Amino acid sequence: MEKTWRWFGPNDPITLEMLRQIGVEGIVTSLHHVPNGEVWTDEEVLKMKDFIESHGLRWSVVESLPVSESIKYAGADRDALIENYKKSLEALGKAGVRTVCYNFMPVLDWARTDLDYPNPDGTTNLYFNRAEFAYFDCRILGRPGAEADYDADTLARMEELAKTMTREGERRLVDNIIVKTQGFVNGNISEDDTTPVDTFRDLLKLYDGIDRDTLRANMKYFLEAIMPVCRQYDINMCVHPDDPPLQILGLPRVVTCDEDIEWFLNAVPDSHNGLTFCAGSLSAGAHNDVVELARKYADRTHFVHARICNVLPGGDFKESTHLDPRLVEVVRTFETRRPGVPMRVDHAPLMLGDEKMGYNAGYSFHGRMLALGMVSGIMAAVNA
Ligand code: DNO
Repeated sequence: MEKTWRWFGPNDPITLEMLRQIGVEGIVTSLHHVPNGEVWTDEEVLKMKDFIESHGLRWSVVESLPVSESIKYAGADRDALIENYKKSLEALGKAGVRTVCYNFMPVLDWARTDLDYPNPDGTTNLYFNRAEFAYFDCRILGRPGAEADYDADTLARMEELAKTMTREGERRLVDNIIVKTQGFVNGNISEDDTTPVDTFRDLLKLYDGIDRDTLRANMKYFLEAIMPVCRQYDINMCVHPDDPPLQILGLPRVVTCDEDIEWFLNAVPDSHNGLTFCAGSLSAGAHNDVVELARKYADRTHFVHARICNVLPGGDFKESTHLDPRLVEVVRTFETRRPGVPMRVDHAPLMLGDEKMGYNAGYSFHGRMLALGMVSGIMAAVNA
């Protein structure tokens, strides 16, 4: 696999010079300064590409070219937004950037309740606490009927939590779930939003009456519309699985399991319609056998996210080590069957001073460097 790294552009404190020193071969980035839905011009794409190449690296993957909400819920301006998307793809295609990661998750991109969960060794990790998430949903958001989406055990844990929850604790939950994890991935809510919960409620309303089948139909509509441009420029689209791969907040989700993946690959049977194999997202659902899925979908995978989660009793989940035996098998599968496919690590721990640097959640330097070293070691062993 090609060793890539998610880099957040010229303002990222982790510089391209640093990345060259640690064995990174390709860059994964986006035009983060272009607002969601606007066209990526030839000029802006080339500027980014030249900047990366002037550092002896290549722009391997776009993550993400965001799909506007209106495309997902089929709003009045969806065709206009799809036209913009096609123009952006064209600019990328002309520049020779041919792997594009996106997601089709309504409203919320990825979800975690805790961004600094302490590990016994002194490092910290991302963590998803199901009872805290239920508290956010039922008590902070106050979504009508939310309780019905949680089992008795989770609701009991939520009640326990409510006894000691403080204003500050609530603020932290909101910040973690809908602000800190979203803005930097070109999501809906930015750090400057002073009323994020209200904004979030309005966003949820956009999906009133939209069920899984409608969202699937909208995804198919989008993919069919962009495939001609992808074929013309040989661009591989690769959808990121839903993170976590579960139904949440009453929103429909369409990339959560084997059946979903099979559905969207068959719905638009073109090799340019592919998957980002995020082993971490898929493994956060106890229903997924991530090793099995890697073997089944290797041929339609155009980008790999190397990380893995442990699902704990009660449905909490936590990032595991990059040396987890399941990840070893996933790496072996792609390294043998898709040798050149771009791969990046993510969601590694904060360690050795990372915590003071203000990095985007999940995107530490030392933690990711160690993880990349581990995955590189697995690759070398597979090839030995
Ligand atoms: C989180 C990331 C996601 C991913 C998008 C792709 O760390 O894996 O935000 O970039 O879902 O569109």
